[in-house]
Parts: sequence; C-alpha cells; structure tokens
Amino acid sequence: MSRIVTVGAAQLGPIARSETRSLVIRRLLDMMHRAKDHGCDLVVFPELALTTFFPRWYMEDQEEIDAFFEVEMPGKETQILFDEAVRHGIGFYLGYAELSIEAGRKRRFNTSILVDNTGKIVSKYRKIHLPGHKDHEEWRPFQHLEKRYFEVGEQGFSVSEVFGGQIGMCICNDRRWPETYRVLGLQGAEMILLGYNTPTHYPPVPEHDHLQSFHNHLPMQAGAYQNGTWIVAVAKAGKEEGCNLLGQSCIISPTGEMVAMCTTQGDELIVADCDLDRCLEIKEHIFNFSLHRQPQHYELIRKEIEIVLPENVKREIPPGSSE
Ligand code: CDV
Repeated sequence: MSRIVTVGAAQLGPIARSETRSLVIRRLLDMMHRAKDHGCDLVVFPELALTTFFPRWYMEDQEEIDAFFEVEMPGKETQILFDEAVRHGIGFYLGYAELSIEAGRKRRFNTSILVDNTGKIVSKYRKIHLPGHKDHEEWRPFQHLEKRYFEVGEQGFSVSEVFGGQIGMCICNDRRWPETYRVLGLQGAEMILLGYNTPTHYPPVPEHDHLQSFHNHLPMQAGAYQNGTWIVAVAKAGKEEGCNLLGQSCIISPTGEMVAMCTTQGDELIVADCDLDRCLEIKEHIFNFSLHRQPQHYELIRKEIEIVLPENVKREIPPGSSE
C-alpha cells in the first residue's frame, strides 16, 4: 500500500472583521477544489480560519465575542465543507473557535479538527500553548487576547491513524515549543498539521520583528528532523485589519528540509507528495528513540514549569514576559 500522502497547504490571505462566514467558506471551498485538482488527499487550512483573528481586539460583550465561535461542527454554514470533502474524497484540517457546553458550563477553545475523506471528524485538538494576555494592554498597537478568550486545551497532543499514517495536530504558538513535537513524536507522528496567525510585529520585543520568518521556520524544521516527521504549516497571511500577518506557509520533510513554501500574502495553495516511509530515515537512525533516548535524565522537563537554578547559584531570574 502506498504511503504517499499528497497534501495541500491552503494559505489564506486576510479576512476582514466584516467578512461573513459564508464568504470565507466560499474561499475555503475554492482552495479545496484546487487541492483536489492537484490530486491532494488532504488539504490544511489555517488557525481560526473562519473569521478574522479576533483576539486582536479587547471585547467585554460576551455576545459579541461568541459571534466568532462555532457552537457545532459541522454547523449550518460549515456543513458544505464536509459535503464537498466527501464528494471529492478529500480530507481536511480546519482551525476554528469552539464553544461547547460541558457539564452545563460554556467552554471556549482554539480548536482544530482533522476530517477524513469520508467526512468523518477523526480527531479534535484544543490549543495548549495560548500566547498573549488576559486584559487590555493600552501600550500595544494591537491586542493578543488568546488568554482572555480561550481555555487551555485539556486533552493533550495526540495522533490518529488516518491517510495511511500517524497524523498529529497542533496550533500556531504550539509550533515554537519542542515539547509539542516530542510528545507527538513519542506517539509515532509521521505528519504534524498546524495552522497559524503570526503578526510580523512582536510588540513585547520589536527588535525581533526582522526575525519573524526565521523564528517561524526554525523550530518547525528542528521539530520535523528531531522526530522524523513531516510538518504542514499553514498561515493566515497579509494585512488583516491593519495588522500584518506572516505568510510563508510550508511543507517540511522529516529531514528538516523545506519542500514547498508559499511566496504570496494571499490565498495560495502549495502541494507536496509526502512519503511517510521517509520518516524511517530519521526514526530508525539518528533519532532512534529506543536506542538512544535517556529519559532518566529528562525528569526536569516533566516536573518543572520554569527555570530552576542549581542550589549553589544565587542569581535572580528576571520575570518572564507575557508572550
Ligand atoms: N496565534 C498565535 O499563537 N500567535 C503567536 C504570536 C502571538 C507570537 C505565534 O506564536 O505565532
């Protein structure tokens, strides 16, 4: 059986605050059709792909906030994505804001789903690393209120057996954390799908603005190589409501090489044939976990959340930034 998964990374250009779900979904359908024309088994959409990136605004009116959330998936407007996926026999990854009622309590998450080529949701992931802040911070040119609008996902990182391999998911800021990749890698991930919204201006440390592209690709290429997995990373790009979002959506091989990358700031599809068996080049050799890992020396990673200086060191650690 072929282990080649043909994947389309469907980068989206900006989505205006006034753009309706149905207009956005029309754009997603167009990308899905283009992916099908290119022979894709799977098409990957960005984080919070159904609306503008709303955490950039401080809001107090819960009704206004909840208008950005989906109360069901598929819902009335998103059903067509599932119908078209079934009609074309194509799977998809979709990021969206999820509002669910659990034990009588409203819960809100930054979520992604993986849908197979029969229209079935095979897995759901709720974002774990939420960047930003909870309250309005006047000094910022735009807000980043993920900590206000979402709860931390409580279901962990997981992989699903689908499209002939082990497929994992994460979302945006998760891609900067080595723990994300290792936890997925330890479950045998052969492909990690992720969407992102990354402003090119980083208000807490603007000296790093020119490094946004480098800091985007650096951890993903390392994560792919160190765990022997494909990575498909898809941006919402371009000037969205005055905020410039990084593009450069990409497909990275298990050797850490950039196989395809978007070159525009708009709706753009890139495609790659990803041979999942190529993961073995890494998994069986340089990063052969069973031969070479030494978890007895990694205890701090599981146990500690922050820096713990050795007892004999007296230096104070500066407090961390909010992002
Ligand atoms: N949506 C995100 O998680 N964005 C963050 C920004 C705020 C740093 C990111 O890691 O790209």
